[in-house]
Amino acid sequence: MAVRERRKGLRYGYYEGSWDQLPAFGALASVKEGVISDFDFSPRNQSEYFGFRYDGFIRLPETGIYSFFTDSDDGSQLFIGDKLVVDNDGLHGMTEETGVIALRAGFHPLRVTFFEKTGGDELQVYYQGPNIKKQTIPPQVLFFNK
Ligand SMILES: [Ca+2]
Repeated sequence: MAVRERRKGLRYGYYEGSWDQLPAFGALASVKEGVISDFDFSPRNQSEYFGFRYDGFIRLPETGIYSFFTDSDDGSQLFIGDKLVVDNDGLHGMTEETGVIALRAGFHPLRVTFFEKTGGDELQVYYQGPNIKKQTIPPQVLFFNK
């Protein structure tokens, strides 16, 4: 297997549409794609009716039990590999959901999805683990394959 170079950041896809829950972004054509340092909306073209899919890797310093959290308006989900860890889907104001997963030290595939219909829009993503107090996932631990 070829060794791929990992760089800081995440790949994102930006989407537009009117949804009441997270769409299957993989089945949609993105409006734009690129690399971003963390989970923000700066590539968006409009303030309503949009969605993002962020893909990359998170680097964890220790093996142990980790909690992940999303706090979002409207819906969001967080996956580690194929496992849905945080399900915060649906139309709502700022709402926090959490999930727990046992992980080894090292790199793990991370995906966060988000959509906004109307009104307020925000996404915060947190983690907590061995010797890591609950905090925003910092850009320093987010990577993508070049
Ligand atoms: Ca909203």
